[in-house]
Amino acid sequence: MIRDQETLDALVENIARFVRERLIPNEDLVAESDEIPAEIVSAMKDMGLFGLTIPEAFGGLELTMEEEVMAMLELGRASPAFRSLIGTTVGIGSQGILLDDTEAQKQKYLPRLATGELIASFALTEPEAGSDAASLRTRATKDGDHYVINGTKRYITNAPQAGIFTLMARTNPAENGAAGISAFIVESATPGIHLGKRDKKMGQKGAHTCDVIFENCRVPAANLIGGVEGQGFKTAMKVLDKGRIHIAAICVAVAERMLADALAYALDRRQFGKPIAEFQLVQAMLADSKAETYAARCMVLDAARRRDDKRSVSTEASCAKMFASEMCGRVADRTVQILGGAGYMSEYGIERFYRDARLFRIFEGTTQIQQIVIARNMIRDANL
Ligand code: COS
Repeated sequence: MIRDQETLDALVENIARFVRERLIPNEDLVAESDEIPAEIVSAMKDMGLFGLTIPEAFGGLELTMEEEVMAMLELGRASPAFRSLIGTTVGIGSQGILLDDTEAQKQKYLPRLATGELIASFALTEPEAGSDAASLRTRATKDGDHYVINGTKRYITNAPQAGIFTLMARTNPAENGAAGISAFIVESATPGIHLGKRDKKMGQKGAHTCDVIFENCRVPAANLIGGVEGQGFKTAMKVLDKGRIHIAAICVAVAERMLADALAYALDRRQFGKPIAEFQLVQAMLADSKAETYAARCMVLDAARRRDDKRSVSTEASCAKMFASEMCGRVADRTVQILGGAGYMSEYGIERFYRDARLFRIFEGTTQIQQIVIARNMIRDANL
């Protein structure tokens, strides 16, 4: 749903200009230094990018899902690390509060998330609980008006910068599965939280992940999301449904960027006396990539509109995330191929995107998990 086309157009144009003038020129620096320059972080705050999805009542822009994906289709045209910096705060780190938490907790946290003063991070994955998220072992034991948290979370995006974690932990040890899990807001300054070393990753330099270790960390009972135990897994799944549409939009944007770069190269690069874009075997790679990015773009927009219509989007979010991330991988591969030797050299940037894009098929649910979600939903609906 687009509430006001003119306002959205202005926002999208503003982001597009920012991407062109500030982000793309800094991509190499971010890749080399593994840091996003402070002035870019503060420009992102000034533009309201941390508050894109936070309700206006709490100081955000309150974008609908369709508006959010339109914004991401622009922001995602620069290195994914820039998007990642705001990604957990506009997405998986904050949405648990928005979807399921109490008014008091919303008042407490959302305004500072909207300004970027507080970065939110999503702590679900553990050393022994990745795709099988319901098997998580982190414990939250009630002790008076607090919960005591013990456990380790792994590969937590933006953990080094986080002000709060949306943490999934087991409150009922007698219940091994999803029903024993609760969600909490945990402030990163709480005693008993230790961060591991920054992970060394294949790509997405500038986006940081690490372990987060909780040792007898005391969290006020008021920070149990929604005030009810046993609802945390469902909160996480709802958050991921939305997150998967967001990531699918980023996959489309990255694919469109790589394709634009490959087309420019193919028009410029001459072999056998003419631009390589005139060779049909190169054209086939361009055309397949164009058709697939267009298909993924349509899926993302459709899934976003369905969510705005308050329809269930578990299936469509997984379809969009699966197709768009796999598509992005194929486009990355073809664009490296179109650039040939130059595609393998870091100065042309495509090999960096090739490595960055590999994560899309893994995080927020692997392709195989999306397949499980889609097929299970089909079977459930057939049995209704
Ligand atoms: N929205 C709301 N509720 C949902 C839901 C959704 N999208 N998906 C599942 N649930 C509910 C189910 O209805 C079920 O509730 P009831 O017991 O009341 O019926 C409960 O949650 C448990 O669901 P389910 O039985 O499907 O859980 P499973 O353990 O079988 O696994 C998968 C579910 C595999 C889909 C889940 O573990 C998953 O998504 N794994 C990937 C995790 C992931 O994406 N990690 C990335 C970390 S963030 S980078």
